[in-house]
Amino acid sequence: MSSQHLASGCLAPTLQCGARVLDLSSPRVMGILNVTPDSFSDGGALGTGADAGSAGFFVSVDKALRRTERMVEDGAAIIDVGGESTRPGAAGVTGQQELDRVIPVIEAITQRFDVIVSVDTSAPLVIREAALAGAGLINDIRALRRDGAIDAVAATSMGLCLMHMKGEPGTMQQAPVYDDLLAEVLGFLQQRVSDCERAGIARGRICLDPGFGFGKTLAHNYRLLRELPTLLAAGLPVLAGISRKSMIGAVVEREVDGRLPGSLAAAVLAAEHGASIIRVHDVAETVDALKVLQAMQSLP
Ligand code: 8Y4
Repeated sequence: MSSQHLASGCLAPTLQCGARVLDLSSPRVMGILNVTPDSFSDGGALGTGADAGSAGFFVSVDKALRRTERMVEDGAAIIDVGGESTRPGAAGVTGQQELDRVIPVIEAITQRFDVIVSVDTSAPLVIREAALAGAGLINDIRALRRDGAIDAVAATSMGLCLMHMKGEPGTMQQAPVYDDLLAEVLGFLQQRVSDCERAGIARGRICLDPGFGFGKTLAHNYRLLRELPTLLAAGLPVLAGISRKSMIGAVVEREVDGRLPGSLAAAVLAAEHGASIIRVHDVAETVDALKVLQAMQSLP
């Protein structure tokens, strides 16, 4: 983060994630681990298969562990486990299906690796079980708006990522309109922070995310990236999830497979604009790119 984006006079930034404290004095990488059968980007897709049964289930946990090992070796500070597809038109999963997919993976990872496990979920039941399984962070694209979700997080000591989304996954990209984009995104997130604080979640557990691609046009997404320092006004760490998204594809004119170079540029730009956590598919490449930024910012 460049000096003009550092809040003045504050302590080294951290994020409380259960028993751990994540050091955010330089940007950290969150690696994506999808445990949905239908992941479209192969962003960690594990392909559980319709007839996996109990034997197939162990196979998918094994694949998840191998992918996790690679991401941890490559320098990921957080592994983001997701069991619900947010792809437009994707079938909603029941709480039980989501539990069956994510809980064995969370347990397996926390038993073997010294890494913070994040869970991409909106379901109170999954939040509670994930905490028991050792997860350190809840990453909810719905910012805990489901009934009981705030209380489920408040009952734990887990960290929390509050993301802005306009609308719901199925329809959010149908011509989203904002009167004042930055004011709306920041205002929404600040309201969610105060609701969380009122429920007993300390500010030191919360990070914010503008929600790139969630109810935003291409211009909205790039304005949010350019104006990311405005979100820092809330005084909380910011997470940016841009990896391989259509805001990259639209400008480089490539399908998901060809979006790594564009995604690395976006990761560096987001970090340079103050993002503390970068959510990505390609951990090793992003860690290297961020080291170059870090060198520019810290070498004499
Ligand atoms: C290609 C690759 C095309 C990925 C689309 C996508 C975010 C998130 C997602 C985010 C936070 C995605 C769970 C969408 N995006 N969580 N989750 N922030 N906090 N799409 O931006 O990666 S899933």
